[in-house]
Amino acid sequence: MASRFDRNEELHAYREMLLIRRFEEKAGQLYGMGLIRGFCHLYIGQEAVVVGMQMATTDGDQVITGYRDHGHMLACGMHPTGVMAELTGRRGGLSKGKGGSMHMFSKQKHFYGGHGIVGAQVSLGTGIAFANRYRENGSICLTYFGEGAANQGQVYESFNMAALWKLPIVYVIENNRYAMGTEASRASAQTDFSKRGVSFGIPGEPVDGMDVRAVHAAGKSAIEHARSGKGPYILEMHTYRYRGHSMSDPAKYRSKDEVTRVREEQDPIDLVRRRLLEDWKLSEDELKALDAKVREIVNEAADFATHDPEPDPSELYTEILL
Ligand SMILES: Cc1ncc(C[n+]2csc(CCOP(=O)(O)OP(=O)(O)O)c2C)c(N)n1
Ligand SMILES: [Mg+2]
Repeated sequence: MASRFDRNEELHAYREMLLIRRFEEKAGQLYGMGLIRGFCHLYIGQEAVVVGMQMATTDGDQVITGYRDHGHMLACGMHPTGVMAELTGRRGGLSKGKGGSMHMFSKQKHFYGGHGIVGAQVSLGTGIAFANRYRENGSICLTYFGEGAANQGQVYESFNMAALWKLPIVYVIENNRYAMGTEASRASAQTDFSKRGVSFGIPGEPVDGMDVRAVHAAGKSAIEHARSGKGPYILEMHTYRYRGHSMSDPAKYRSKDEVTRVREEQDPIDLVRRRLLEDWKLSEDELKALDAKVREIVNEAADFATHDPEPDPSELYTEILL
């Protein structure tokens, strides 16, 4: 069930998804050149989830997720240059080049990380929702996690409290079919993740996470449910990651054909591109101009992120809790 987008919404969704795709492709290149080090988890393929959900929020709603977080930050409006420079460990990065991929936050944009411990963000997000309730600020917290993380114990402790106290939270399970190299059915007794809240009375539904309009429609009603005081809601997004789990991934757990098939038949950006051309009668030239603009933003971010100096050694001793 996909809500109809007007022309501007369709264009907005397209631009946002394309920005994430191009940003992630560039991050992959910089990683290959040795300019980004450590872990780096790309979001390519999953763009419709975060973009559709973000379009369903209102200002003040918070976002928290795991390590596959670059797309979430961009969708929250954090500047691509600040994110990229953080990935390369430069002074102008969002955490002054001292944090990297999994340590970026923005109070202003209501983004609370980027957590490396699988499932940890679920308890933290539930805490944010508790604070919303306590402060009566009308905000809801979008808490994203993977289908692998859905098997962690703290997820269910959080579900219990969220349901008990009717917290304003939407749990978004990004089911991209794999947890590192393990296919969901090999590790999960219940693979219908939308049902994971049943014993707590938390409603849930599966969503076509490759269609930004379907995500948006489901997101709108789940958010309304949570904001109106009815408590938590679970959305299971059926999505797919095109790249490896992180940058070094032997990819023995799936065939190249499978990846190619999803890319060709279900790509979330191609879908919206077709709608723009066919339903909204945009010309190829208009789309090319938009693509060029997105590339320019990403190139500027990469340029800054490769030329900005590294943090001064004295920074080693700042922002440290003793
Ligand atoms: C508590 C904990 N256990 C194990 C790991 C190692 N690990 C990192 S990502 C990951 C898989 C998580 O898969 P999923 O939740 O499906 O998210 P995806 O990577 O598919 O986005 C694992 C096991 C970890 N970081 N933290
Ligand atoms: Mg997964």
